[in-house]
Amino acid sequence: SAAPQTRSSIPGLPRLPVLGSLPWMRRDVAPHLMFTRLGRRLGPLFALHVGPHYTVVVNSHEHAREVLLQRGKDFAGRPNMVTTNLLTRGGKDIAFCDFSPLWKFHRRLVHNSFTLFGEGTSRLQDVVLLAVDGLCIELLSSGRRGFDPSPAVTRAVTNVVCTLVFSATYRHGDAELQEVMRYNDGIVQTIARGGLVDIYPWMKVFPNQTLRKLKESIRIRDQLLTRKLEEHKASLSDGDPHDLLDALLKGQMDGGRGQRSPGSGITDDHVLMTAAEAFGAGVETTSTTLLWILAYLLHHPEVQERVQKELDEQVGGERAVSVSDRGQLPYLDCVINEGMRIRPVSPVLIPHTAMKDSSIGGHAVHRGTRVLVNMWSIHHDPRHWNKPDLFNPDRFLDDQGQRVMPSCFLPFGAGPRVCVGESLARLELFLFLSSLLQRMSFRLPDGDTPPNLQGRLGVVLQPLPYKVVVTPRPGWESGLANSSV
Ligand code: HEM
Ligand code: PLO
Repeated sequence: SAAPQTRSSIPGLPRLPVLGSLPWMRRDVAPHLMFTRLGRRLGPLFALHVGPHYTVVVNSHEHAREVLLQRGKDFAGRPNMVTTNLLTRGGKDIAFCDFSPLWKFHRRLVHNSFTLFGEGTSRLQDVVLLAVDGLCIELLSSGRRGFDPSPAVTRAVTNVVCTLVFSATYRHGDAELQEVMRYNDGIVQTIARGGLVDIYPWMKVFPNQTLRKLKESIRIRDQLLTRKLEEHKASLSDGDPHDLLDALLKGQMDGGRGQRSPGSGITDDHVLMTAAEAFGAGVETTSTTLLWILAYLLHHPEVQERVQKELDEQVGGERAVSVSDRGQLPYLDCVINEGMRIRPVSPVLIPHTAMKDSSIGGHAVHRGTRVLVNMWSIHHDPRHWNKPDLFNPDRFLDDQGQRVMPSCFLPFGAGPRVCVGESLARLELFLFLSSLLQRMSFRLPDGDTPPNLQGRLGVVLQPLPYKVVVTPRPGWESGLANSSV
């Protein structure tokens, strides 16, 4: 009889009914590390059963590029997962919604509104720079005793997203800002413990503490966002949209000018879920990346000094950094890239699914197969990175000191499911880091050991809490540019 697959099947772990391959998977190791180890034994492409779901794990960048780019359309689906269904009202968002014409239209709408406030125009930069000033003042006033920078960083990043999504800017300690940060924390702690790989299908069966907390956090989120949505509906005018909520409400009405409109199709639920998601994605990823980079700078004071030297030469200490300086600050860019390489916030990408029969590396992959792209192993692949565990920003410069982007570096994914927030994220990372390092220096509190770099996997891979001492650089004692200049 005809073999079901054209080529040899993908090597894989054994399986049992119901549990799938779980008995062969170590539950004490985070998925990205477990998959990297299994890859050494089974090869860079292997299969396993996550519960009942046949799942292919991709550990090499060659195969990842096939899945994301070459055959990106074949693999642009998303699986149905218990917790993310709750989070998104059954996939009325961008990130966890399965591929469909409505999703495509919806994604384009969000993408267009991001470019609208974004790249090039000064508005986005103004929003970020305001938050940067606030953060600098807060960090410098925290004194010279060791403190955890995480709350201040998260607050600053939250403020940027609040402005972009619904035009709110909050002062330190504002009750609504606290509420937003609290519900987000509740979701982060419960949504996907152990990464987005939905390894625990029994969560649905045994309603538990975690699920209760998730539901409660979602309720608070929805209440707050519904209020914002109603306010925006009431004040919506003809002119340019002020924020993402405005842009979505307008898009909902035009049904996308010139395009085959899926009967608009964008419901209030979609608008709400998108705002919530831009929010969650905008805060978690950016603040975590900033905290990783700071942690590495504490390990490598020579890197911090070199960034500061570059800033002193190219920008000086008399004015704030702006986007137009980015071209002149290649080393800072390398530091940002190296941070995202060595500690990708999303060490395993959100699961993809095959929407039709397709192939990876010449192996047949059937429709419905889940595909996990293990960015961790790609970013630590010793075939492509010299001493992958070493923090070395210079690897992003060539012999002439020009920036290079290796093809095995994909922190934002690629293809139809690439991060929609990439340019916003890059702008934020650049403005936050350049401004912080222009105005202050970070060091370890006396006698402290450098931050633990192992990380803890929740919904994203986060550093464990650590403390810093902050000292202003000459002229920046207050956190802002000297008014005498
Ligand atoms: C998706 C990384 C910031 C919104 C993703 C994916 C990655 C990623 C790896 C998944 C790609 C895939 O599944 O193949 C990052 C990193 C960030 C960042 C490293 C910052 C350092 C942001 C920001 C926003 C955002 C600021 C929005 C405000 C999204 C959305 C998706 C996504 C909506 C889902 C796209 C889709 O499924 O079609 N991001 N992201 N991200 N990101 Fe980001
Ligand atoms: C973070 C907690 C929020 O309350 C909800 C949320 C929405 C979008 C998610 C984000 C969380 C985590 C990081 C994710 C993002 C979509 C894309 C991003 C998964 C769960 C990444 C890194 O892929």
